[in-house]
Amino acid sequence: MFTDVLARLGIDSLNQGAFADKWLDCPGPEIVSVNPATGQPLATVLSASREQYETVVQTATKTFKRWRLLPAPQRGEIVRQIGEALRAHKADLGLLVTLETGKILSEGLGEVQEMIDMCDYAVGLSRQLFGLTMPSERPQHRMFEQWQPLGPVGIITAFNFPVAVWAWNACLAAACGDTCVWKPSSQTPLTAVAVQHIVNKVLDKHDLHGVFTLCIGSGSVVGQTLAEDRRVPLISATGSCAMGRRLAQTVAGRLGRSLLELGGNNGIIVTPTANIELALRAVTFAAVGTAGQRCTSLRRLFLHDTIADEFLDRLVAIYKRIQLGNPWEENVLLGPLVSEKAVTDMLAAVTAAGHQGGRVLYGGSRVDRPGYFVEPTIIRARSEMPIVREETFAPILYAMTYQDLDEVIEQHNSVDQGLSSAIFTDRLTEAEQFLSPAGSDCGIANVNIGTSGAEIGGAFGGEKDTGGGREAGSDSWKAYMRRQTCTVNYGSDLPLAQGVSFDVTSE
Ligand code: UN1
Repeated sequence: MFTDVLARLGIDSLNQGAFADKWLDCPGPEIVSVNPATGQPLATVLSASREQYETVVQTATKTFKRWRLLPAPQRGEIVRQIGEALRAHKADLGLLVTLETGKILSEGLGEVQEMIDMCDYAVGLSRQLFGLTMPSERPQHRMFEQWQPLGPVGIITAFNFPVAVWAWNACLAAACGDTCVWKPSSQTPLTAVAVQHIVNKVLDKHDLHGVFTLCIGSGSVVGQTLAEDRRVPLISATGSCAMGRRLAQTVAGRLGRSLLELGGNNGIIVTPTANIELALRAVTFAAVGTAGQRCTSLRRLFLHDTIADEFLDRLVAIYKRIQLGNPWEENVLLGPLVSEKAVTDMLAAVTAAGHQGGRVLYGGSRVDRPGYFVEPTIIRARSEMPIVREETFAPILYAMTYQDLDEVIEQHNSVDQGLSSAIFTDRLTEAEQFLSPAGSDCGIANVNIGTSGAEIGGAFGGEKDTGGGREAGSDSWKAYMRRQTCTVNYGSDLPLAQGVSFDVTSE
């Protein structure tokens, strides 16, 4: 099934896992990519060893010397062509994302659209890598800053956004003059191989192989080697807080830079004046979309006491109508989790919630069919329950009640993660309190919009254990460049700053 789609994307039954300036022969072990809706294999990828890693990084390092000298708008033109190639392959690549991750087709296509949006954004950016000019205190001196390319950038991505997050990083890095070394999740190697094939169609035409490279392999081999590699000045990584903490320590140990987008434990507060219809729709998409496997997924719902019972009754009624099934089929809103382990983790969280005093209002079980399907789940809970403080990558929503806005904001902020947050209210004062310095402590704070589904134009990322990184829009590009402060003396005197005098003569 779907072999024609795989074939059009250049996927064979057995694929090499590394691309430097050509596909490299990899020794394995074999990674079998499984369709999580059926449990059946899609195709196999051979993982890279240190030897192919070395070839990839050497190629990215060598190509960087050339790529950084190409004027930024010309680099933007290459990214524009990649955007065109992605447009041509949107339907197939979107379907492959769905087949490999289990997210519904509309979201699979949305992810490819996010890549295309990133290409468009990076094209414009390639003419806007602005530096500032500042007045020098010294006569006949000019002071300014400029942004220089950084080097090969390591991009480590997670299974849940297997291609969009690569684009967040790779499009900016390339426009900024960096080359890219991509280590995708071993759970989604085929989408990475497909993207490399699409990108290669553009690179072939310009003899620019080595700008975008690929190295599929385990975290302990490829991930760890990247983290330790002094030739790679920036590692941008998406994944769990535990992974990020380990990686950041290794990268910091060599004084490299890391850009981290780690776990979230995102909350929505619904106040008594909220538009309930709007809130119900937003909560459902944020909690059930992508089967709760976004880092921005809604996990904690804080309902004002006066509306809680009615809200939960209506939410349960909506959950009952959510169509679960093969994610490529029309009208399906909930596909499978990504793996058997994800199902086990979800069921363990539901059991833990029960032991800690939670009450299942809806769902809580595995669905009896092939693949890794679970019911969307609502659990009546309390903030203090330890399981509520953990991120479980599954469609579990913990519903809590509150009376006082100050108190609930404090509860909302009491978890370790700080990615996305939202308030639903029609009162300006409540909305502004949520956005004030005493409000949400997250990298993303929304009003009357759910926690997930951010646009690429804003900087994406979060605080605390989420890792502090910012990707995609706004001035996130600065992470991919090095800032250089320059002072030019166009006079014939040598005045010193701060009025220091140091008179010497050469005679
Ligand atoms: C992620 O889950 O790692 O805001 C990224 C969103 C998406 C990105 C999620 N645009 O939900």
